[in-house]
Amino acid sequence: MSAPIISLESLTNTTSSGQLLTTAKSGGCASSSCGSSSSSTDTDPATWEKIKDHPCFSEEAHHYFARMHVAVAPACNIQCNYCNHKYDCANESRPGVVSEKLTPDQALRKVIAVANEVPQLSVLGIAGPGDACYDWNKTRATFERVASKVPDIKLCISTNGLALPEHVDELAEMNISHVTITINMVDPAIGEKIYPWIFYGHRRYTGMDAAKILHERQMLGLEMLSERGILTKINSVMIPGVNDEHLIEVNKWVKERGAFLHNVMPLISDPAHGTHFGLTGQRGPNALELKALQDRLEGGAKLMRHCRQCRADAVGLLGTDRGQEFTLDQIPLEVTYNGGKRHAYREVVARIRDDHLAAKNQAITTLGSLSARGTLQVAVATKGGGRINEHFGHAKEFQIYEASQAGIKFVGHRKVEPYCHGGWGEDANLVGIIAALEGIDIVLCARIGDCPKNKLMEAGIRATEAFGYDYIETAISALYATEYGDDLSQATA
Ligand code: CLF
Ligand code: SF4
Repeated sequence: MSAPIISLESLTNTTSSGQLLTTAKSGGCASSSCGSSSSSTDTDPATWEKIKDHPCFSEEAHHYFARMHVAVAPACNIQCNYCNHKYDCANESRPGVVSEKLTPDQALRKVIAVANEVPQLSVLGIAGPGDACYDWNKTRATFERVASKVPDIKLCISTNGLALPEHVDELAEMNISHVTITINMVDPAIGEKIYPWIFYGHRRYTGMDAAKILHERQMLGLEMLSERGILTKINSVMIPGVNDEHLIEVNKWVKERGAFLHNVMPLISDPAHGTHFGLTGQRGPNALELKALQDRLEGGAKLMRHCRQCRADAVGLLGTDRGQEFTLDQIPLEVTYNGGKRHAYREVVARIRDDHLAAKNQAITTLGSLSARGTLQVAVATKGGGRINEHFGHAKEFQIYEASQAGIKFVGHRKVEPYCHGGWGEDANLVGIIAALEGIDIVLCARIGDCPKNKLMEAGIRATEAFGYDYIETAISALYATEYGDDLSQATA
């Protein structure tokens, strides 16, 4: 039986009565029938239950589920050389201004409004714009309010770790299930190049003393969380020439202390942001340098490669930001929680997830049975749902996959300015897109015009809409088989 193709729109759109539309398009999906386990194949069932709807802790979940941040914690107890406190916390966000800082009561209103309207919402995170553990009273008050009014949302926190140990027990009592610590070094000599000062125990420390205290508190906090069974993710900012090689050591340390994930993010450095690194010309890594380091870290702590370095007030699927739809002036003073859309959406996702997993497994089987050798770098335009369902001209980012006989691996994303503006192609943006797609063999998208397709081809990058609305892995395995001259039907027979 051929499985139906369900676009993200059909997953997420609702009728005026609040019913989810699940109308399926018929088409060329090669996925087989359902029936396999809904658990991830490489995660134990208890852990999978914790991560299966967290878009940051599970790459698979980020195709379906969304997070929101509330900017309730502006105060910070350290200075990072990549941060200007006028901007978002670079631990969890790109350096753009937070639209509005919120009180805990305002944050609750916003969470209810978003939960009522965004069916994909599964996680509330507090990621600054300062430090959520240092600005603890506001963080705790926000979590308490949300837990009492929207009990079916996961709670998540991000911190620099300095004030973490004193709050670990409260985090556990409040059922905060996921914690991120930004750890950029385990050697204070490197730390002093990243942190000019910290504020700890009513005192300001600088240089090696500051870095040593920060390091010890980060390790202690991580160990305490692991002892309590709270899932931890370590964020590290990759700063070329400062800590890039050193992150291999960081990866070992955090793995030994029970970290679930390690997320290596590129330094964002721009003089316009007014940061020390921006003003002194410290560059960030390019996409290939980041990938090369991530590849070297394979085999250590499990890697996250799908981080979007979101704002401290981001709303929506990773890679999109619907925050401007939910500013306080658009939210009624009295708003009552109604989880109808989210619950209906979850039922739909549960149904199609097995189908997606079966398609992935089939794709992996296909690749494994080929005699071909070689690697294919594929850029995918997607709006979510695990499908190739975005037009080339509308894409704000491309998800990058690496296919080889060993399987299909998500290896990152590349942000771009969309080619299409008001129905017209923007040549200047196409130049930027081609540069961003350096090293890519082929682009998969739902639609593409002849002009951008030809320009890409001139740059040595092929593009096709032939797999539009297919599952990503299904398309890539068919493509790989074609590329390397194997007959797909024979290979999978
Ligand atoms: Fe927010 Fe962070 Fe929780 Fe996610 S973000 S507090 S773990 S809910 Fe996610 Fe955004 Fe990357 Fe952070 S993509 S910056 S990893
Ligand atoms: Fe900025 Fe966050 Fe570092 Fe504080 S912890 S200085 S807010 S990046």
